[in-house]
Amino acid sequence: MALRDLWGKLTGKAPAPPEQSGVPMPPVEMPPPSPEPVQPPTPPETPPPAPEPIREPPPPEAPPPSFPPAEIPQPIEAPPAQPQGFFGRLKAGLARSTAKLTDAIGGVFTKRKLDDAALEELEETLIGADLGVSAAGRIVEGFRRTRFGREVTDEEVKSALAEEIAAILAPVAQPLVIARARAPHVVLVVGVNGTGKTTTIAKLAEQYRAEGLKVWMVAGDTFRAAAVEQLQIWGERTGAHVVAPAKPGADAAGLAFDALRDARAAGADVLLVDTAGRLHNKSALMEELRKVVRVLKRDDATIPHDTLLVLDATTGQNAVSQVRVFKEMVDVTGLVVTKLDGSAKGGVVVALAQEFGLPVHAVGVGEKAADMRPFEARDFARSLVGLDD
Ligand SMILES: Nc1nc2c(ncn2[C@@H]2O[C@H](COP(=O)(O)OP(=O)(O)O)[C@@H](O)[C@H]2O)c(=O)[nH]1
Ligand SMILES: [Mg+2]
Repeated sequence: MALRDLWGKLTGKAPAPPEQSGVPMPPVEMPPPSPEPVQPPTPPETPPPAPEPIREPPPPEAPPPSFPPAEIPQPIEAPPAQPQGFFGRLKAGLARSTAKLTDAIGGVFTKRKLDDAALEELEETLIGADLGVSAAGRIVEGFRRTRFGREVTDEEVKSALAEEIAAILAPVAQPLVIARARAPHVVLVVGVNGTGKTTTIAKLAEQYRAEGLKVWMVAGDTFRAAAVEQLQIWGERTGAHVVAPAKPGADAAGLAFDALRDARAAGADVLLVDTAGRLHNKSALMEELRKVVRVLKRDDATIPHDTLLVLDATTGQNAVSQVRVFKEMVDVTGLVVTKLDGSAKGGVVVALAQEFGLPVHAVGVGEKAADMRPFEARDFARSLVGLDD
């Protein structure tokens, strides 16, 4: 890895054995065979392109609390265990990405002339921190234009870097706006299993309920009984109404269609549709998601009003491949990036913004319903490079 080499060079220590380069896609990892009933293969509407290497996110490093996460009662005087506020939480989560960047910047740029070699090292550092080749190139070009040949300190580099990164992120930092007049505004939520779809739906429900909206949710991941139950528990916690299938394996499209009619009749403002994410059977998943969309459009061609792709930040560059794959399946209109509180490879958000320009509506910073925040370009950029607010 470039960063390790760089670190070795700077500290005089032998470089660690190369792990894997940050640039190429991770190898394909086949998920374990699924116990799901075999579905008859349905020909996709377009010929599937060459398979992309996609893997489902790794299990969390620490075992997750319980399923779904139990609210742990806190003694009244207990000191807060986690940094308070969005910025603190995000910063703690981004610590790994931040450490990578700041160590390298500190080593390379302390009172150093910003010449070709320094810029090349900066570019490698950014790629190693998951920002992607394209964004790294763009940032370095910005440095070359404005600061080439100057002697710079690491603090100057950090704040300039934060500005360049914020410029890439600002256009995509867009909240998800619910139009009440649509009653219901339909949001389809898609993504690979384990990325945080169901939890994100709960978080959205919590937010919209707090804004006084009437929220309905559809348990469209119908094959997994646990997934349906998980959404039902979130419904109880957030006060949102849950539409669940009568039996496991029920047709997700039919369920969503009925839920839409009922939600409209009940005067719901928002309908959040959960979906399956079994990417190891890509053509079956594509068919299922497209059918949900097609059937909803029979009611109203503008539905779904939003299609959110949920990405797990800890998967790093794999998130980029996931966007490509899901864009083939459905018309993705925006992203939610989860698990930025964990050992996140937060730099990938910059790669996503640069490559796709899709709105990043919100970020997940924990497992509770309250752990979602709007995406703020400047805050994110500054915490990524290790600057205080
Ligand atoms: N730390 C952390 N965990 C999360 C976040 N979002 C989801 N999770 C956890 O990730 C796991 C998978 O989430 P789930 O919503 O079931 O994913 P789905 O399969 O896409 O529906 C669960 O253990 C969640 O509690 C987040 O923002 N931060
Ligand atoms: Mg789920």
